[in-house]
Amino acid sequence: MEQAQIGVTGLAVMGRNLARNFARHGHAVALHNRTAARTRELVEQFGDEGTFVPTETAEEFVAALERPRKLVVMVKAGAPTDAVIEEFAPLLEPGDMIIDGGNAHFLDTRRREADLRRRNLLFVGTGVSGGEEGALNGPSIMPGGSAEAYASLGPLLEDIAATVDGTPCCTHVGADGAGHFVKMVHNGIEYADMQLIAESYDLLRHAVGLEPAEIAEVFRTWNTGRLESYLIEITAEILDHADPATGQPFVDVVLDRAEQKGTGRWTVQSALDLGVPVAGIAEAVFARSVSGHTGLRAAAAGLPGPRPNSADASEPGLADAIEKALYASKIVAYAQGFHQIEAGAAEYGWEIDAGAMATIWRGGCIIRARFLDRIRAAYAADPHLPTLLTDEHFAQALGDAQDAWRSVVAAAARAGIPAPGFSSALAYYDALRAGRLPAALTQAQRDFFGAHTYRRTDRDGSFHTLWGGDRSEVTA
Ligand code: NBP
Repeated sequence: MEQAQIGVTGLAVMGRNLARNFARHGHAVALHNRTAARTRELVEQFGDEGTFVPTETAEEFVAALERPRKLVVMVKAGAPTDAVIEEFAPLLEPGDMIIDGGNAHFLDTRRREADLRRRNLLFVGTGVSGGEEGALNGPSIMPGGSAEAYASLGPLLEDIAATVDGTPCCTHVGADGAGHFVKMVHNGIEYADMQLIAESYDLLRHAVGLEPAEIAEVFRTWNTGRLESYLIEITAEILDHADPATGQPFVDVVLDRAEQKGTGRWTVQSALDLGVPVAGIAEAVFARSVSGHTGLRAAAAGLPGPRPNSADASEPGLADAIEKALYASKIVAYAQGFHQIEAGAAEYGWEIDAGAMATIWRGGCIIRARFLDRIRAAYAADPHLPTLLTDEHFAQALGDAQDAWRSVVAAAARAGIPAPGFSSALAYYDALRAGRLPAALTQAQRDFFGAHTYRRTDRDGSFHTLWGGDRSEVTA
């Protein structure tokens, strides 16, 4: 049997396309799927794209691979991934490698890596972004695992990844779960980005008073400037699309309930554990959640408040102001996401190069954007940047956006248009800038009802006030 450089098991849409991508780049690919029909189908349909070695049993699959073996697992995340690992691990030899390209939770990846390491096997949990199209034509790839694993696997992955300016959108992220962690935060940022675009559309429609096709034109114009990105580009296409059945703008016939698969929720759960304020991502997750509570929405539909009406809300220059608010809020969302990556790295002992993450997100993935070059430049200028907000370029953009950002948030509030992404981004910005926060009062309340103590501005130590007694202060 011909020996393959890499094998893919799990040949649903993602696995099939990754396998074809490897083959198209000249790598012989061993194929395996629980249901053998999928394997046969792939070879029948795409067998001429490269060298495929179809196999039907786990033993045949393992035997078809060059040593050290590289098995890519592209099955449903969770229990199926564990089942597949357990099916193959006993058949492998020391130094062989299992690569999980599914959307695993990074804590599962840490567990699996530790387990396989004990069995002298290498395990690479890798984020793969870009959906089925990316998997076929060049995804953004975020592999975790050991440096040893990356040394032999990296060149293959870099070969099939998207490239921007000749640089592959793939790099070694860090040990064990680092790749899946970064992929998770990437998805969280994607949620925030989409929410901010949705709010921009809502404001352009109901505060500025534009029709969907006109808003498509606005987005198209924005896509020629600093907001240039895949998500802005597809937004223009969607808004320009008419429903063939009714002739209505397509956006008006889609039920206004946004679903989610879970990586946004994971990002927020992890951020809560790490104590990192990712309010923009959380607001985006909650906005989807609110949209799905149809009973609650129906019950509240008659509550008083302004009804969005562009005749009242529109102000000269509002559309331009929305562009500025969008850019400023986007900077905040990414700053929060990068803060989470830094905090995750500190917590789990990973060395993650923030600038390299921006670099590999420039192509292949859903959040690909011109903006990421700016982030890359920011970390190149200062690898220890405390927050993206203080980078010279971004600080300048945030400064320029001030009046616009505030007027958009105010216009949304006055018009009764929910803009949680814009307003929470502004609140985060203002909170970081504030010399003093009302957290002093919060902490005093905690001391009052729970004797949780407080620190003072004028001397070191922890203190407690005897609130129920003579209100004198004691050292805690
Ligand atoms: P699915 O997530 O739909 O999984 C289907 C594959 O899993 C099939 O090959 C199926 O085999 C296999 N499988 C299952 Br289900 N249970 C199994 C078990 N117990 N043992 C062996 N195989 C099992 O496929 P997908 O949409 O191609 O996604 C693959 C992975 O990539 C997922 O983790 C997904 O989250 C991730 N991902 C997807 C996208 C995307 O855009 N779809 C993007 C990025 C990452 P069968 O053919 O025998 O049923």
